[in-house]
Amino acid sequence: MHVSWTEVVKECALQSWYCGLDLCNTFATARHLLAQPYPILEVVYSAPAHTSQLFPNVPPAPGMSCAGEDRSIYRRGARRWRKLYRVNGHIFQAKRFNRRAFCAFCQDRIWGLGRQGFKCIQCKLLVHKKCHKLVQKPCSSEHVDPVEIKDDANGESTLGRASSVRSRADPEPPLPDTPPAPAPAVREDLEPGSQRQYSLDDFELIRVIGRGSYAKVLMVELKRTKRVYAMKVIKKALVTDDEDIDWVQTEKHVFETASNHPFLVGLHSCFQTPSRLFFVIEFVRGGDLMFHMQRQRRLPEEHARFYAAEISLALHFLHERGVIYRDLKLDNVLLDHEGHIKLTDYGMCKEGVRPGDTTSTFCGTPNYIAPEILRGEEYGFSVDWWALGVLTYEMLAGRSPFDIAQAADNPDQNTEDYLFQVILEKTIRIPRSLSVKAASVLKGFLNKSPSERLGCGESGFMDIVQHPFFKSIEWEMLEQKQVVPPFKPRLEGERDLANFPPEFTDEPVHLTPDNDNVIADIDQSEFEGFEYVNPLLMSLEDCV
Ligand code: C58
Repeated sequence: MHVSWTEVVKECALQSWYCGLDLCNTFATARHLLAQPYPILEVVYSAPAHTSQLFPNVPPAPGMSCAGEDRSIYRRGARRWRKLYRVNGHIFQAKRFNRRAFCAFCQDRIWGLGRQGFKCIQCKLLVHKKCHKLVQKPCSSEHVDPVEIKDDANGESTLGRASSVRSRADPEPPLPDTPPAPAPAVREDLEPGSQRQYSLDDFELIRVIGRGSYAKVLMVELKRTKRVYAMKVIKKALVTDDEDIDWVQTEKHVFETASNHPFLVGLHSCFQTPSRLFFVIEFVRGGDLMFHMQRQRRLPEEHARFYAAEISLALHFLHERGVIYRDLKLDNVLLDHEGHIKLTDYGMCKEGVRPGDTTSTFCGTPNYIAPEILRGEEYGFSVDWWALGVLTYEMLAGRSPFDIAQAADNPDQNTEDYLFQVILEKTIRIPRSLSVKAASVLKGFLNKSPSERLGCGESGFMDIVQHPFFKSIEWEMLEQKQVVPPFKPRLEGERDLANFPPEFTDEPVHLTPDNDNVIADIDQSEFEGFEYVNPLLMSLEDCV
């Protein structure tokens, strides 16, 4: 089954609405798609075209912009592409159902964990993965009565692991035989054992500190305790348009896992309004590595080694728990008040990956995407070690390994396509100023073949630990936060804004009022059970 040019272009055009992307860039991606008959990859999130240059100039004084510098090009969002399967007019997407679902082909229950079923993104037909090619009923997208779809969806009921909070505090009730009534948008009843739920009224919004393709991040204060938190806000309309709530669930699961590690941000609570989802995150005060790199130009090897080692421990922790992080970049490496790192943003994570398992979603931030993803191959944890190579190169060299000289002047070399071609083909040149050991670790991580890459062999993480570049690292001490960081962010008081990126200073902090028409299109039952309160952080708060 072949996808025609018009079909691919139409899908890309529809998707580009998300963030006002210029279509030229999307068309370039469409060209790739045409080479793949079945399944197709679809662009889901996109961002403007950019250069891959990190530090083009020397600013007049530390902290000031360089001549002609547009700071917005530095911070780029990650993207997620998805695979779609076309059969009989249906466009199926693999999905994990968190409610009871039945296959429209064989009528059996769609069981199991993981992406066990397919759902047509147009007519919402649900089928087993194994049955999707056999579906004879054509897609009825044009004549579908939306109420009918909703009824269908409500016929599915909550599976055991629908919400990690529920399964912990309160085992799932037995599955009813008849479809339950739609759940209220926001749960009013509290889980037994959980102290309380939070709402937007509990927080004062202080300012915008970050923005991605599908989320806005605010600095907020919990009024009751005056503690500061980061709050990630996601519009439900973006999630439901994607027809895939998996990544919201995944983000929550990863947050729960991460709460136990010193180098990963933890979750305080989750709540929702009719239009939005909120993740309240522990606040990390020292800014991110992108911000510090913009002031330092490049880091002394000792500093880069320390950050790379702490990041390695964080990645290894996630990998051991079956999670591929998939979005390592300077913006996502935060520094705490002492100078230890913490990774943030689990929105791109892939969970449930066992050693040797692979996945194939095309996603990440262009400059950090591993060659195996670009080649459309199945991949595993290797993509995180590649990204660590790119990031370590940036710290040591002060520029991206894929920085193309004069690219900014030549429009042909300023496209994402060109960047991808460079990642796939160009031999990476390591500045002669770097030490032999640094050059060796970079070559190790930036090996285009995942099977030969540092960290990806039989002995995996041990190869990193034993690499000569990391010889001076005492790994156990490091993981206990017993090693003094090489740099302490300058902070005066809890709310010091000195380390925050200046891009967002003028941005209004309020959230736009809910639009009834938008809310009417949201199936609130998709978000049932999203509310969460971290019991550990709560008891901390009670101590105050
Ligand atoms: C920082 N790059 S999740 C701003 N952006 C973010 N900061 C934090 N989490 C996230 N303590 C982001 C973004 C996410 C997804 C969309 C893109 C932006 C965060 C979490 C916890 C602080 C920040 C830069 C920064 C760091 C620290 C303070 C202010 C700004």
